[in-house]
Amino acid sequence: MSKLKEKLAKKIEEHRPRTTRLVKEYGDVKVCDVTISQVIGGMRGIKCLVTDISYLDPYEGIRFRGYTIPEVMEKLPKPAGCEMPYVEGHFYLLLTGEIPTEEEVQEVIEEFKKRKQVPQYVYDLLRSMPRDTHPMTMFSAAVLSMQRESKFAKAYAEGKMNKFNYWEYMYEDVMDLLAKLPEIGAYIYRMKYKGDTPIPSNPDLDFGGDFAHMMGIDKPYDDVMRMYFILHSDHESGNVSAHTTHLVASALSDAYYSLSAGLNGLAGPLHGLANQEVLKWIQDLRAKYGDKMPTKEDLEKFCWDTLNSGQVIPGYGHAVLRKTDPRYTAQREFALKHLPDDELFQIVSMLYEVVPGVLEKHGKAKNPWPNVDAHSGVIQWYYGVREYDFYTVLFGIGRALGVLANITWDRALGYPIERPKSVTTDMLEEIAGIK
Ligand code: NMX
Ligand code: MLT
Repeated sequence: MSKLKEKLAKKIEEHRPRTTRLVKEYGDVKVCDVTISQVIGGMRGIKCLVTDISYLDPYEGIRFRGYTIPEVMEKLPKPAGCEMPYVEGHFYLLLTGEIPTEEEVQEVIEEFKKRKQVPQYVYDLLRSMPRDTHPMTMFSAAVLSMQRESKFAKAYAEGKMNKFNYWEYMYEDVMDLLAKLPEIGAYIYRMKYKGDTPIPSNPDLDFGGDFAHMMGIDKPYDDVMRMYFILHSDHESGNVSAHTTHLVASALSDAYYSLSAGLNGLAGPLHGLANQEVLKWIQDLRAKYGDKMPTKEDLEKFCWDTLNSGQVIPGYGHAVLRKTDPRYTAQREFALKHLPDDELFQIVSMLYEVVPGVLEKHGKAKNPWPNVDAHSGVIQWYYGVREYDFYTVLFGIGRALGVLANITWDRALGYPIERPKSVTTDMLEEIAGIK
């Protein structure tokens, strides 16, 4: 058994009595009330999920296992000469709650190396799809196609498992799957946009470094991607991709079925696809003003045109956050250091000064501040990844770290099948006292 799995087993044994006690002794204690507007309005704010992997405070933003983004970036071990930490170390943190040592990170790197070979039929499948298929469809289909590899599904079918060791098979699937995602993502990119010239993996590189290598992009793109995967990894449980992955896994569907479903949710324009929408929107803006750098007044007018045509301003607003997303700030700091004079970055910075005021005047969005997607495309664009319909795949590789850590713990703590209750409109009218 790997040291990571051993550590996880110990953590799970320690944690199980806490969950059991809460349910057995305090199961009737009320957590929150539910209003009609919450029932109709996407369950916003209802506290009905549990995860210890990350927590989202509306004003502070995300903490991964209790650590803020700057703390994670500072405390996790980094490859020699690099600015950003190993993605493998972040995954260790998400799974165990502990900052790993250099040696513990190396062990995860070795584990991924053993598992990273992508089956040939995945490439065959990708190659059989029309080239204009959206890369998220390709990515999700590739994940789903590997379901036949699931150790969990096999052991379940053979009747080998009991509830207490479900997690061990889930863990094996999660490690197998995660190890392959960088190669699948980079393959889609090079096949679709770079004249079908895939670059083989370099087994000596870490998760972020190998991804940059397979994309064919020089340093510091490896650090960009380490930062990017870490920032996008988790955003507590209620966002569409995490919640979908959890929901599907709750039926004891394996990691392949569950992640593929979560990725399909991430592909929606109000969720992860917003990063491609932001770039498209900025390109429309630039097309409108030609070579001339738009002024703040131009930007303001463009925002109003967007709103008046009934569209949302992509990259702004959030269901939980009520301040600038710290993931936006982290990327902004990186851009200030590495690409301060880039024209696109300057437009994004000007939008930061303009959009919140416009949205406040517009009076609808509860949060006028930028989210993670308002910034991510600009950095990709700068380093040469200009095919913006690919951006959500990058988000998806990062998000896999969080949602897969979550479903490992779901199995460890024996969370049941998710099945909330619905009511009819007649019933709501009765509850409201109008019927
Ligand atoms: N531009 C214009 N209108 C907005 C925006 C925005 N950026 N954000 C919210 N609104 C509107 C929203 O459409 C709704 O209008 P209506 O009453 O007509 O239905 C109203 O403001 C109230 O919405 P909120 O309660 O503030 O937001 P909600 O929690 O429903 O949705 C988002 C959250 C993120 C879906 C929403 O802010 C949005 O559509 N933002 C733009 C898309 C985006 O950036 N998504 C990425 C989110 C992060 N991610 O990666 O997943
Ligand atoms: C996310 O990272 O999942 C998004 O910010 C959306 C959310 O948290 O609802």
